[in-house]
Amino acid sequence: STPCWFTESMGSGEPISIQDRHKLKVNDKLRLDPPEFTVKNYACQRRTPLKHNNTHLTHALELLAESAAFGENEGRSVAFTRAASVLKTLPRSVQRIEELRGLPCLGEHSLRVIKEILEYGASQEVESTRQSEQYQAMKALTGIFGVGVKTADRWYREGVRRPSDLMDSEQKLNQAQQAGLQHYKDLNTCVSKAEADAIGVIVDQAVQAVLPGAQITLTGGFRRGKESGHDVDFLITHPEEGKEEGLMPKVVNWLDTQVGQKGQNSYLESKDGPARPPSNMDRFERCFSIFKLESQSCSPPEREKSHQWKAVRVDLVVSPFSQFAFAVLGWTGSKLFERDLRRYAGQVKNMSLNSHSLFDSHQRCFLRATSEEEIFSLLGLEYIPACDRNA
Ligand code: DCT
Ligand code: MG
Repeated sequence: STPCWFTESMGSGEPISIQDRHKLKVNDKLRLDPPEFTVKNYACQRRTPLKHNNTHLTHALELLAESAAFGENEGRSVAFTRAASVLKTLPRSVQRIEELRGLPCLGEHSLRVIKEILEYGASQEVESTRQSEQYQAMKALTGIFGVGVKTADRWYREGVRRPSDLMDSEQKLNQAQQAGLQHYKDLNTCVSKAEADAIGVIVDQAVQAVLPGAQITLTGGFRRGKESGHDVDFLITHPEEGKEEGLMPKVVNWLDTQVGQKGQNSYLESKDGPARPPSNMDRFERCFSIFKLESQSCSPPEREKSHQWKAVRVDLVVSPFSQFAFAVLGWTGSKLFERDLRRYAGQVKNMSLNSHSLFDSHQRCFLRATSEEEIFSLLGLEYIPACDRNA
């Protein structure tokens, strides 16, 4: 592999007098100059806007992160994701690799890729990964609703390359995967903010019908200001603690029967979605679904399609009111921002944060909060608004 002169120059050396500076090699000299940018270590300590100045670099690093995730190498995947995230916070586009000195989360491999792109316009590793049969097949197969990396990898090893290969194969598909295959094209078309809002109106109708006074909040990428996303995430709660219990099946049933039977625009087609790895999130009542959105609510390109509706992934979560602030914070994302919030809480504050609560291990008690601002403050963090959590 290419030796990385840049990381080698980043180690701290002995102090050198001004008079001796002329004897130094260029690389040694670099580390004496003040850093071009300062960036905090944890994503939850910095502002990451949606629009930034280094997309040509971050897309490349994120492709490598995705490819590592396909290979079930989470450590490597997170490392590339972190490197990309640091570049997203920079106030201007990077021109020279030297400008990155002193920045956290930029490992040797990421720096090598960045340097190559800055110098030659592209990275050989990124381009060959993008073109590889395995990457393309894994991307296509994990794009099926209900299919995770493990299943996609097994299929790949059995010769499956495209979703269409599954149509007439012996492979057993569960209900969610069958629906995923059936609506493959729709579900791999981005959901617009207008479509998310249209779905919000219908979900709110359902929620009000079964539990008046319940509140729904748009979370996920749309709450961070994204104009499109792969799904629509909603969090549902009720100001009277306990009223929310058993709400999910009622909402799903209302959408299924009321809206469906009247021949209106939507219903929840599939109640069993892809299983996510067991985590503290699963304690919430949650529903992954495929929502049928009537075409007049769709964005123009979808409206011209032959069928009259578009399938959209919708993720519903119900939270007790007392946990609502933690739930909003936990479901707003981004995934890296959430990961770093939890890591920061544990490593820096000796606290344990999830989408339900904050536990102070030192005082051995749960800390209450009724807003996101309060949670940041309990963690000793400057408040970062949702639009700046696009880490
Ligand atoms: N989440 C998380 N960790 C996960 C999965 C989800 O912290 N493993 C949280 C953070 C984001 C939120 O749930 C919604 O998840 P997604 O819909 O997958 O992410 P998104 O940011 O909304 O992305 P997109 O815009 O593509 O839907
Ligand atoms: Mg989402």
